Amino acid sequence: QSDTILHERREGWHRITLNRPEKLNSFNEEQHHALRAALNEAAADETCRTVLLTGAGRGFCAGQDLGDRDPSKPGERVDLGYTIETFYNPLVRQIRSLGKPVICAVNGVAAGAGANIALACDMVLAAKSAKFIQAFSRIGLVPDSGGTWFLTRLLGEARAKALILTGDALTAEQAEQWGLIWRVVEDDALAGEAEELAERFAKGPTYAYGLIKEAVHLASRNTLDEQLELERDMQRKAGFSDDYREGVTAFLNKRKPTFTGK
Ligand code: T3D
Repeated sequence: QSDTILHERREGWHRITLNRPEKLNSFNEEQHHALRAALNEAAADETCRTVLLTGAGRGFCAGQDLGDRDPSKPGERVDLGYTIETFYNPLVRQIRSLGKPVICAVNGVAAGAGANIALACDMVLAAKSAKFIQAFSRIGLVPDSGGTWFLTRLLGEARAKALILTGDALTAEQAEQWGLIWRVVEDDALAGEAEELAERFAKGPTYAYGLIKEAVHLASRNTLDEQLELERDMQRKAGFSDDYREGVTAFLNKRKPTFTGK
C-alpha cells in the first residue's frame, strides 16, 4: 500500500488523510491512485457509513504537484486535458456519487485542485488558519475539478469570477461567511469536531443520506416541478427503508433510534 495516503478504518467510518506533507499534499499519480482505491474501498464497505478526508501536516492539498510538470523542458509538455480526464474528473465524480456523506476537514491551505476537491465533499469544516486559493490563474491555467461550477453556484458569479481571476487567498472565516463551506473552527478543535461529525453520521440513516445527496445535487439543474417529482420518488424509496421504520417507531416510543443504515 502507498504511503501517500493514510487510511484508517474506524467503527462505522473511514478517515483518509492525504500524506505528502512536505509538498503540502499536492497530487502526484501515486497519490491519485491511492486515494481512488481508498474511496473505492470505503464505498464498497457496508460497515463504512461516512468518510472523513483531511491532510497531514500544515496543508490540506496544494493541487497538482508542479514538480511533475516542467513545460520549460523541450518535449516535456503534458496534455493537461488528459490528466484532468484521467485523474481529477473521476475523483470529483467519485466523491459526489459516493452514497454516504463525505466530510472534508481542511486543516490548512487548499489550493488549485485541492480547493475544489474540498468543495466537492458534502460538508466542509475548515481550521481558522486555512485558506482557499484558486491558484490556477497564477500559473496560467483555468480552474478544474469543478471549480467554476462549485464557486459560481455557492458564491454567485461576481465573487466566483474575482476569486478565480485574481487567484487571491480566501480565509476560512470569509469562506464561511460567504457560504462556501459549512463551518470554520479553531485550529486545535478541527480534528475533534470532524471526528464527532463522522461518528454521528456513522450512526445515521445512511440510505436516506445517499438519497439526500442525490436530491440536492440534482436540484441545481431541475425545475421545481421536476424536483417535486424527484422528491416524491425518493420519499417513496426512503419510506420502505428499515431506518424509516426504526425512526418512527423510536419517535413514537420516546426513545433514540438505532439506525442500521439500510
Ligand atoms: O497538471 C495537471 O495535471 C493539470 C491539473 C492542475 C490542477 C492544479 O491543481 S493546478 C494548481 C497547482 N497548484 C498551485 O499552483 C499551488 C502551488 N503552491 C502554492 O502556490 C503555495 O505553495 C501555497 C499558496 C499553496 C502555499 O504557500 P506557502 O508559502 O504556505 O508554502 P510553500 O513554501 O510555497 O510550500 C511548501 C512546500 O510545498 C514547498 O517546498 P519546499 O520549498 O519546502 O521544498 C513547495 O514547493 C511545496 N509545494 C507547494 N505546493 C506545491 C508544492 N510542490 C509541488 N507542487 C505544488 N503544487
